[in-house]
Amino acid sequence: MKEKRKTLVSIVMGSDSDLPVMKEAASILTEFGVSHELFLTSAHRSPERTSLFAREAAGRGIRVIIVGAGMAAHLAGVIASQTPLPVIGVPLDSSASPLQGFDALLSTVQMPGGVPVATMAIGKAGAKNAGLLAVRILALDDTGLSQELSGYTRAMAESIKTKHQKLKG
Ligand code: RP5
Repeated sequence: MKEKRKTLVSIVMGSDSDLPVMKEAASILTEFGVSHELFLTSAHRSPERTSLFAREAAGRGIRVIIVGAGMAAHLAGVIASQTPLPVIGVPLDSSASPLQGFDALLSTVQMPGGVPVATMAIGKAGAKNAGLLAVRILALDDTGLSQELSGYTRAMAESIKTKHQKLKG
């Protein structure tokens, strides 16, 4: 029988309109072979669903939660307040907002003492780094993953050298 790998990372989004950006986190996790799920819920539009998700995540075996939201982005903080798991927040530049993600950045990063949210950059770079931070956390007790991470970092450094050579012509 085929063994089903446990889902370790949950990628939560406030709206399906967040998916094009949050896919960046998912593709990093796929690259490293980390099993993950996508979960749609909103701090404001579906508060009970959000609360239930946050309270049950650790018991389901989830180790890290990545949360992307735009506008008054309270989703990461609300989830962090109801779980002991590390929560990584990605502020999004929602097309519905005229503030280009600055609203979401402040809403995500300005948590009161006692409830940490590790806040990434706005948008795609933030989503990508959220995936990488989740991998770094999981690599703390996974030697194989830790070695893959070292390989990724080395390849990134190499690619800069290659680009430099191309620039010089
Ligand atoms: C936030 O409101 C979502 O995370 C999304 O970024 C933003 C706009 O949502 P939609 O109106 O596109 O559903 O809650």
